[in-house]
Amino acid sequence: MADLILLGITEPKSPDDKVWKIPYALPIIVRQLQKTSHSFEVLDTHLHKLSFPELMARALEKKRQVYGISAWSHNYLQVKELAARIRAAHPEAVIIVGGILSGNDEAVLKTTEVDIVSTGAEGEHILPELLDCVDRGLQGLEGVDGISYRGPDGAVLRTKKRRLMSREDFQKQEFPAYEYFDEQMHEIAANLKTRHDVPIQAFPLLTMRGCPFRCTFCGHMYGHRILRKNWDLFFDEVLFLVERYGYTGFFSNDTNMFLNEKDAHDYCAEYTRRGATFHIVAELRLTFGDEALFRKLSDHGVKIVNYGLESGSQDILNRMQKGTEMDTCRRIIKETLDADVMIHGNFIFGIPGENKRTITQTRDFMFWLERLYAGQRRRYKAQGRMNTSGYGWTVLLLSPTSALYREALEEGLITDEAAYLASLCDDRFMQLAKGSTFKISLAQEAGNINMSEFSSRTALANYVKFSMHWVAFLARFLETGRWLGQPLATLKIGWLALKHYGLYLQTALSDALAGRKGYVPRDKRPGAKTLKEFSCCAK
Ligand code: B12
Ligand code: SF4
Repeated sequence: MADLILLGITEPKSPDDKVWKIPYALPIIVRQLQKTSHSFEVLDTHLHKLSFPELMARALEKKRQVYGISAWSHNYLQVKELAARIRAAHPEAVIIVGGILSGNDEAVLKTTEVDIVSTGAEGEHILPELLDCVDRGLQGLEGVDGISYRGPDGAVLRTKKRRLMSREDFQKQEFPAYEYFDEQMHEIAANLKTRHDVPIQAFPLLTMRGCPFRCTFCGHMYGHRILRKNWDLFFDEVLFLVERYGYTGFFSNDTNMFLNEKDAHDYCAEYTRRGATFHIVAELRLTFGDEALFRKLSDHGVKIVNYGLESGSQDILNRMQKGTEMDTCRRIIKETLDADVMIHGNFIFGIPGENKRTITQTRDFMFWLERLYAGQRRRYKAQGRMNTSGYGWTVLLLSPTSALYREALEEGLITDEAAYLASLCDDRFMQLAKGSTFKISLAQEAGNINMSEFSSRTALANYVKFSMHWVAFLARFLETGRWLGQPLATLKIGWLALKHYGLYLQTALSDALAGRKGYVPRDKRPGAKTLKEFSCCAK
């Protein structure tokens, strides 16, 4: 029987010392560990309100046979430090890492004290097999599919790719072990009830794995597969959460809650059949839906939809293989808002082909969106209802398994993966982004790789910040009360727009003097035009 401590560091301790979310890897893994004879304990920065140094100290208090760490890319330096401390304190311990950081297995194994990286998407099945190997004195690692480890001569060895669960097997998966985290789940429920600044007091929910689409900037461990529960099983889980913890709302982190119209109608039918009353934020793609469907969804609890807006430029949408058309996007967005459903969304800047022209198109689109949002806000205000329609933005953060990460390696933009990972790990990037209660500034500020046509990542970032402030400044004049009520805030936003434009000019000049140029690669889609052809004819 192996003795494991599972350490979660993906979600940091909340600055307000409260628990708000559950890192899903943990309850999913715990559910399977419970079926084994191995003993285990879980320690997590967010769930147990521990700073990273506190977590390290607690983890080292007692000698364990196995230390399992769950980590994302920007946790690389933490993993390195934690593994070094574990090795120094308990030299015999086996150190295993899983989570999306495993996309950089070679860098992790070559530059840290980690012994084994779990590279398969379903660590809940890999970890028990690894613990069995530990029981046998680490015999049989080569038979565990979906791992990398250091061989006796220090070389990185990879086992066979792990087969993913079948759709049928996924239907049979039990709920994540929510009850193991009962105390935290109840605390989240109590904390959510204090949020009177949000239209839905939403528990972050995840029931699905993977995504079938192929956006080039997006990396996750399932490749292009998707595993999702049938609606009756989905409702079993959600209604269990409602009953046990008293949640009234959910924020679905499932990458595409409905895949098509029929799927949405089936959801509504089940919602009615089960007598559900909860409200939910749903992530959707801008490829289907009309006003009638959104009204129906709203009547069935879907009060906010979260769209991957990404860009206002069709060229960029094509380049990122988003599979959406600007005309359709505009129609669906308008009909969503007409149906009184609120919209959240995100823009991503800096993918190959991004330049001033494409960002100007995105700015125009944002301003169009702002006009519609202003109209919806007025309608809500007249009815005394809270409205939070809006959008956020990020700059491309290269992430393993994504097509662009691979391209960056192939084109020599990333030559040292460990150094790249380290560049994401600054404490500054872990702070909440301005105006956000959930998003950290990582994907706005971190990284040093430029894949846009701007002369550098700094030039791109300054131009993006100018654009975002400029749109926000103009948007305030769409609603009289907004700029009149807050003239100083409005002026400050205008000033920030000017400041970042100035900074952009300054960076562009110094880049030009230093001979720095943007990234103008081949467009790698089959039959695609070169970028030169694009910019000459796309006026
Ligand atoms: C939900 C989600 C969020 C939610 C989390 C909400 C919550 N926890 O309640 C929110 C919105 C808060 C969020 C925020 C961010 N996210 Co996010 N998020 C996701 C998402 C959609 C799902 C993550 C998840 O829970 N997956 C399900 C679990 C079960 O999978 P898993 O974590 O991979 O764990 C499995 C295996 O990896 C393995 N495993 C995991 N740990 C361990 C440990 C051991 C020992 C072993 C053996 C195995 C193992 O087994 C697990 C079970 O199968 C992913 C995309 C995706 N589809 O995966 C992005 C993703 C993880 N997020 C990402 C990013 C960039 C962010 C942000 C930085 C965005 C921002 N600008 O703020 C922040 C970071 C927040 C933070 N941690 O500080 C990136 C990470 C990129 C990277 N390379 O690290 C992803 C991959 C999205 C993407 N494609 O770009 N996110
Ligand atoms: S961005 Fe969304 S739709 Fe595109 S691949 Fe990622 S999860 Fe899927």
